[in-house]
Amino acid sequence: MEVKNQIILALDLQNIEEAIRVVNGVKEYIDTIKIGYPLVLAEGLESISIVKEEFDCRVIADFKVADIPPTNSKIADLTFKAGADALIVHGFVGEDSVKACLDSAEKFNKEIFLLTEMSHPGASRFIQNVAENIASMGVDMGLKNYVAPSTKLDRLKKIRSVVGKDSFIISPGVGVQGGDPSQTLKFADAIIIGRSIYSSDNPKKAVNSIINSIKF
Ligand code: NUP
Repeated sequence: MEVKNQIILALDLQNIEEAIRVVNGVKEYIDTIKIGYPLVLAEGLESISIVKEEFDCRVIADFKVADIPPTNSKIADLTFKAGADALIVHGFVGEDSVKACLDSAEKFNKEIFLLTEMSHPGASRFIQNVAENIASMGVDMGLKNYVAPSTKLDRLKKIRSVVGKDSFIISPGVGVQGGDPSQTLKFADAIIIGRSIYSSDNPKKAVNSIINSIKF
């Protein structure tokens, strides 16, 4: 797989000009950008189309959608209408809530990613206990895209074993949170990296050194 498809930039800046500057510095290495609440709440939902106009990339909206099905439908419809190519959806809310997002994605010919388990330390108390169950629900629903943590490789490995080798796992937590790019890519298809890139004085150099550190 091309390196370009293996690094997803988490663009958690709160200023669109700064975000565009970072994107311009790294676009030769990246073809997918994850946009979440920090940028959208600061600069509006149109941040998605602004980034896509600046650079022909895929945008994953990280809204971790976790509501009742009718509300999830509205959130998903609005996100896809705004131009997102994919939407991250929490699995712990259950099949009907996830299905509402999936139906919306199918209507717009877009995709969802099912969030199985999270990368931060506090996730061990609750979501970790049900993560394999969430992944298995995704498999039963026919989902192919998952999010699982790079900070807990044993957990990432376990989730890979549940979703199978043909599923696509993207993995956050690389860099500042402690996850290692090469180790993570043993089990995940792509790594999500935010601060290690956008907080660097030289984002282009930062991506370059991450790429050079990846042992294939
Ligand atoms: O479990 C998760 N952990 C996580 O860090 C699920 C996520 N979606 N994220 C997101 O990945 C987080 O919100 C941020 O956008 C990105 C990681 O950023 P950084 O730690 O590389 O700066």
